[in-house]
Amino acid sequence: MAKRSFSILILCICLISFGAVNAQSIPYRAGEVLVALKPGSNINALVATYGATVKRFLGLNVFLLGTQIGSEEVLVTLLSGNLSVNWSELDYLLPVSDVSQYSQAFVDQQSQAFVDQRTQAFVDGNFPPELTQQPSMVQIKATEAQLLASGQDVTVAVVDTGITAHPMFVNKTVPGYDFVDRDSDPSDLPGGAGYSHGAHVAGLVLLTAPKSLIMALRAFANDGKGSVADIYEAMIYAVDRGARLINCSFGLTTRSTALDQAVSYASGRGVLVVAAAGNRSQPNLDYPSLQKEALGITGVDSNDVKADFSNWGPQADVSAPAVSLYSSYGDGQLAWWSGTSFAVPLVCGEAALILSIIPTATVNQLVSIITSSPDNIDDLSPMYAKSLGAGRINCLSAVKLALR
Ligand SMILES: [Ca+2]
Ligand SMILES: [Ca+2]
Repeated sequence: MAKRSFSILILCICLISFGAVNAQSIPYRAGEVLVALKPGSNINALVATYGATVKRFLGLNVFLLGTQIGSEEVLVTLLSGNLSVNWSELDYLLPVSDVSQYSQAFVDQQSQAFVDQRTQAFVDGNFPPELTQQPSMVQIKATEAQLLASGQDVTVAVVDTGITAHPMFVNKTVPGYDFVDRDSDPSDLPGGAGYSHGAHVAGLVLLTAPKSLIMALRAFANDGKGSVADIYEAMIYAVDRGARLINCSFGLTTRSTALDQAVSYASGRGVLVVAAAGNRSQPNLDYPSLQKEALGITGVDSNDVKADFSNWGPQADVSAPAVSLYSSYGDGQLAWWSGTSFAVPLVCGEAALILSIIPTATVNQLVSIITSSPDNIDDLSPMYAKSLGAGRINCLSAVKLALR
């Protein structure tokens, strides 16, 4: 094989200041608040009381309101005290859970030719060994598991930066939606630090469960930032459009009632939410991975040692490889990327394998299989024993358990 040269794509991290910051230093979108109404309450009467406007219905009982910039926190307080309101919160802004603040995506600039030569294999769903035999896939026993299950027709919603036109995705998607630009085309856009994050995640779902289907829901712009309102809407959409799994490779450092409600809605309808622990190297997980009903995923390296950036905590459910994952990038390239973001799709893929064996599996059954089948890695990171979850996922063990 021709010697490949790798170069680092320097991604400009554009810290666009388009929000305000509250007392807890959590940024939020200026001029917007979320409100959940109690049954029988009238949204128009409510907003008239406070001089606000209805910007959008977000699903279930939740609305996005428009308000004067600077009045968001006061409005949330007032609404929270109103008898016709269940809860109200700021439209928090949050990032995808990669580690681009210290390690950029390593893009194989030579991979275009490589991909072109392999297009037929991609189309047939037979991914090349450079992808299928990478350390993370060997670690989780993906190939062995795929002899027994493929994830056939299981829809995985990827709430992220959208998707790219990559050969890996040919015949592997179902219609998605773009909640950022409000259109039916969830294509990612080049130019930002978060570009192709969603495509990288989607590729890893497919490497783990080759016959699953990706529903790309774009709730993060290419700078890698999204708002709770768009994410909430995307999660409700995923559940209502037949996704069985929701991949949440993002995290918020404060509790969001909206995200709680979206996770509970999904869970109550048999849809498992899988979420990233986050990359702050802190003893607490990000939301929504901290949510009980969501599956919280920590990250390990190729030796099953805790990834230095991964958060940890007793609420973690399982861990998965999170360092130097090799997957789709842009329109036909491949890249290495690190972060708990990339551990999550491996677990979504594992869950898709299980669902293709037990299509009627409930969320509790899925969680039970996924948390009963991992390899115990406590001895390898003794300082974090019981804080990385039940162990590092093992797809073969999980599939065997599902076949019993
Ligand atoms: Ca679009
Ligand atoms: Ca949990």
